[in-house]
Amino acid sequence: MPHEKIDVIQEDITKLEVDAIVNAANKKLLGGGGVDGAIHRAGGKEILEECKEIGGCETGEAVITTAGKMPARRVIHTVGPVWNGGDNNEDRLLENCYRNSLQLAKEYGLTTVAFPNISTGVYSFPKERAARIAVETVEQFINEAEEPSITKVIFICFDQENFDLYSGLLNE
Ligand code: AR6
Repeated sequence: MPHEKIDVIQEDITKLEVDAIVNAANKKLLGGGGVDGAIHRAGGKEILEECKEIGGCETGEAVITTAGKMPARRVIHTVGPVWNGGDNNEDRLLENCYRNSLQLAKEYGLTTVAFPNISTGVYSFPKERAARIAVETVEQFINEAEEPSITKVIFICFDQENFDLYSGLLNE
């Protein structure tokens, strides 16, 4: 059954007018390719300055900055696991990315959050496995909240394969 608080769209995450967009960053937090590169380009150097100040982020953890020139209010930077065969805690670390990002959003009173498909690009996490983890973790977080804190989570699927996977999972 579709979840009333979860949407799936195919869009450039830098264009979204939400409280927080999540970045699939790396541990150094100094920018890179993929969605990380797009966010730093669109947001401007303010984000990089804040990231330098923070100094880095462990895999599965999340930190927050402003969103510079983008329409979103904040950027939550999380570091996904690099896929290394599947027996190196990758599933749990990816789950942590989604949960810790939502927890941080909640702490900052941010109620609408957009996620990219963390780890499924440069970090090579298998897309279907990642999509199941993302959907399950987000549903669990929303359903377990004592008082409703997050009102909308949007999965931003850049490629058609991810869009089809997420649409299928959310309509199960
Ligand atoms: N909006 C939404 N999604 C996007 C965008 C965009 N503008 N651009 C790419 N994607 P990746 P990772 C999708 O590689 O696998 C960076 O160099 C993309 O199609 O960005 O977690 C970092 O600095 C894919 O589905 O992130 C790290 O070093 C998804 O975003 C490393 O890559 C994630 O792909 C992180 O690798």
